[in-house]
Amino acid sequence: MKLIVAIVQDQDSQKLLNALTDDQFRVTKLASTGGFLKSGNTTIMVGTEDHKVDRVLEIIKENCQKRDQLIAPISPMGGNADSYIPQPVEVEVGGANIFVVPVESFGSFKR
Ligand code: 2BA
Repeated sequence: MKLIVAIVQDQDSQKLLNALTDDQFRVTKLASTGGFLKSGNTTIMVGTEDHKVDRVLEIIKENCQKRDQLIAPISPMGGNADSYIPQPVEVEVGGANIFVVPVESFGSFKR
């Protein structure tokens, strides 16, 4: 079994969630924040059998788009000098950053 952790853009998350659940995958969506841009993104977790990993990756590819994001300058005034960005910067974000992690065991407890 594998756990697929995918960090995607918020704009793609609903479509991706629908596509995964339509294909009978079990999914958890977490609100997350990127360390570099310090802005919101979405982390999707899917636990699935090894032979279904490729299908999950395919669905992620079909539903997550690469986008350019313009970062406005950040003044150091009253803030942390580490986050000082003097010029607008364009960075390419997504479509998805994916980790496929082996799962030692999985179980649900229901009482
Ligand atoms: P952020 O850390 O906010 O990064 C957003 C985008 O900024 C990145 O897009 C990349 O284009 C750029 N970027 C990040 N660090 C940079 C740096 N030190 N110098 C210049 N540009 C930089 P993506 O690579 O597509 O990443 C999108 C989000 O995926 C990241 O948001 C982060 O939340 C997550 N992520 C990416 N790689 C990761 C990793 N190895 N481990 C954990 N999270 C990761």
